[in-house]
Amino acid sequence: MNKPKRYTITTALPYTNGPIHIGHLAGVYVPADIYARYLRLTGNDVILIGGSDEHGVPITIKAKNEATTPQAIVDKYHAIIKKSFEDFGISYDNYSRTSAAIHHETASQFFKTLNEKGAFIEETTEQLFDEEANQFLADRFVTGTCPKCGSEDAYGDQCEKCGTSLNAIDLINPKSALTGNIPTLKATKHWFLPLDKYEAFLKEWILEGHKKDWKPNVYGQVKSWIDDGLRPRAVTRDLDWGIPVPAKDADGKVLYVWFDAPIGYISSTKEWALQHGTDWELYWKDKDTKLVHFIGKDNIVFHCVIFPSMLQAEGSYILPDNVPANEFLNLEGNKLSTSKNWAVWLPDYLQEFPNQQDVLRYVLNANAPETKDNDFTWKEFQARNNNELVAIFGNFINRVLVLTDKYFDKIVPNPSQFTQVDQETLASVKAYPEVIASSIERYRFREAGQELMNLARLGNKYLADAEPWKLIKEDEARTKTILFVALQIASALAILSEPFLPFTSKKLKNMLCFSELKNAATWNDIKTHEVLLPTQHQIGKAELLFSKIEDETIQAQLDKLEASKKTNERANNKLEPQKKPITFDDFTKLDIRVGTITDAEKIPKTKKLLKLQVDTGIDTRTIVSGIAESFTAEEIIGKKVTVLVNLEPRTLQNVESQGMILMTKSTDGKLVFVNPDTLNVENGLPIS
Ligand code: B3M
Ligand code: ZN
Repeated sequence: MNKPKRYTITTALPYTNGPIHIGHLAGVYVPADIYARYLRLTGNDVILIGGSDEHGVPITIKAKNEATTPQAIVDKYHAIIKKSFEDFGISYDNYSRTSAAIHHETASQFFKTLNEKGAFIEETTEQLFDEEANQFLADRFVTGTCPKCGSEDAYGDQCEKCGTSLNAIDLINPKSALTGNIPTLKATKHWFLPLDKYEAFLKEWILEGHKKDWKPNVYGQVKSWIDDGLRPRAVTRDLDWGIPVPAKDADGKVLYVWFDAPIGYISSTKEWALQHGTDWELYWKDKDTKLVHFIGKDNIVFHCVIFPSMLQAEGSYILPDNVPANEFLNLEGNKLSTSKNWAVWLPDYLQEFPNQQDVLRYVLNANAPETKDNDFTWKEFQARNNNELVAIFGNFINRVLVLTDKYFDKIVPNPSQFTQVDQETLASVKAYPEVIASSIERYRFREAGQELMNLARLGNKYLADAEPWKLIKEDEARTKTILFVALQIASALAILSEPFLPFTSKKLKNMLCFSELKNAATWNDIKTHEVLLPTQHQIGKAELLFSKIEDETIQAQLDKLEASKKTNERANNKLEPQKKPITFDDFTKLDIRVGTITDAEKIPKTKKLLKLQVDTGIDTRTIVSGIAESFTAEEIIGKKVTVLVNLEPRTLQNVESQGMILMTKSTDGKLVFVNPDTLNVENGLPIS
């Protein structure tokens, strides 16, 4: 594409069933914001478009779990998400929501247009049904084994492990997420998008056309999906929450969330255009517009295959120029999980780290899962803040401003003769806009962020080598030159840091009093202008840009995660429902005694079994117990235990077991002996 006239940048619409967490930010929103801010700074016409994804089964499940309505859930989380994005500096031109009327109209019209073009197959097929819940089971209403990769947590519409988009009836061993029942099959009519008809188009557009410029992780997933063979996909659902299907015989049916949600990008653009008196079609239908979708890898198939096929079928839209999907971010070595509360939630971060948005932006970008899953650790968060933001970027800026204040009363000094080092340094600064731009244009935001930090390193080193604090006494002219050069580097940092560290950039521009400059330098000026901050310009007072993060602060976060782990374990050890009542007579049949383990050994070729010798007071007998994963044979010899002694003997791994040791599980899932403090009770005494 020649130089685009304008850019439409979209970000995945988060489900409004919970807050944003660091995985969303690293995968989608920080890179998108870096890209949009950079394009604006370099003089482009850009819209950054987002919004909340308010339909779909996740919302109805959340509403059910919280005994409220889907509308109440989306209202709550749309507001939380929208505000947290604003507070975190994600610079949307518009952040909308798919429950908005403009979206219902846009998505309905899109469906009608395709339906009138005969783009759908209307078919009555057998779909999974939960008799007890009286509900068809699609999407997250049903889980099962993925037919492609074998993952046992696949949903009815998608396997998040391998990204495959599924029809619920594809699942192996499907289970209703509503009741746990095995679904039956029931006939129902749906509208199908025959993706197989777009195979040639997709092969030509992506597999040929984007072989070189789409990220390998994206291209590879799309290729394998196309090579597996495309099949018709239902774009309607038997649900009561969503956009009603605008067609005959569609009572009780809504648009499939993944049909309506991507159209949310278009309706959000329309909403923005209405507010700005602009023609939205320029951003979605003009060939000179570059459309880029920022998403996580689990959304690739929807953005690279299904939505483009919809756009192609409608016929008047442009197609995405790139879909630079990121992989997943893990947290402290474990998968981020909303349901397990294993996450760093953006609202919590904003509260617990006030005015430190840029620290998280910097760290998430420095560790972004651009080509493979990556891990966020609080220790690394602390290290990057203390060793890079504080010790390099912040330290350089603070020295320059403090020394200019101390020696020259905050006035940018007149330089005298530049040394070769001065000239080389100033020449290096001029190269950074292009170096950083080149990385950003190729969606390599980690690399771009490190180039910015390299510029700060350059400044830090220049100042440390020049040591103006030693020269000031005998060579004021030289000191003036050094600080003049250092102030040019600081100005370049103020400009080039904005995509990555917008809050810091603003603070730094204020400290340098950019607003007092008639023509403050911009991104493109750095390469061409000899001077970014003119002599005699008055700068402001130095303030610390970053502060050291102490171990206690990090430990508090780690403790918080530990606590949620424990809560999870307790939750996972969901108590079995009480068994059916028994009579007292039934109970008196049990003969439970205190015993002592006198010997123990592992049963060969088994993971769990120990062969115990137990002194029951009546006799010493062999009992086989499945405790080898929780205890070694050695550590339990001499232990008092509670024994059911009149259990019928059973043979396990050719060993006859005459009784049972009573066990239970601790909160961290470890087996423990049911062992009230019975140290002073003789073996053999019955427990009643
Ligand atoms: N709501 C995000 C997700 O899969 C999904 C994105 C829609 S983008 C149109 O979590
Ligand atoms: Zn799979």
